[in-house]
Amino acid sequence: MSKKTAVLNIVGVMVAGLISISQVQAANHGAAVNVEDAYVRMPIPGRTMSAAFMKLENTSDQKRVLTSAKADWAKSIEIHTHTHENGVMKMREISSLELPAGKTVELEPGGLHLMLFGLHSELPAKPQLSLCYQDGHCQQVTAELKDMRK
Ligand SMILES: [Cu+2]
Repeated sequence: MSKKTAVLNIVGVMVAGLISISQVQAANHGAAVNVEDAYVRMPIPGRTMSAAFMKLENTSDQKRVLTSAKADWAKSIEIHTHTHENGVMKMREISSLELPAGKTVELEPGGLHLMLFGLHSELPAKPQLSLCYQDGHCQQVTAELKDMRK
C-alpha cells in the first residue's frame, strides 16, 4: 500500500466516524424523551430477575410510544404494569407504553416498571439500557444499580 493510499484510508475512517456520531445525535434528538432517576434494583442474591424504574419526560409536542427495551446484561426486558384483581396485586406485561406529549410518565415500585429477566450475575455499577420507540428510534440510558435493602 502506498503512503498516499494509507492516508486516504485514514481520512475515510474518520469521515465514517463523524457520520455515525451525527446519526446517533439525530436519533437522540428524534426521541425527545428526557430520562431521569433511572435505576436498576439489585436482584436478591441468587435471583436472575429484577426491575428497572425511571421517569420518562416527553418534551416533544407529539406522543411517543415505548415499545421495547434491551440491555446486554439481561436476557430479556418486558414492560410491566400492576393491576389490582379482587384485592390481589398482579403484574401484567403490556406491549407498549404511551408517553403523552409534554407529560412525564413514572416507572416506580408498585406501578409501571421494566421487568428484567436472565440477569448476569455481575451487573455493571452503571447499567446501560436501550429504550426503543414505535418510530424505530432507540435511546441509550445510563441507570444506577441500587441495593434496596440498604
Ligand atoms: Cu414485573
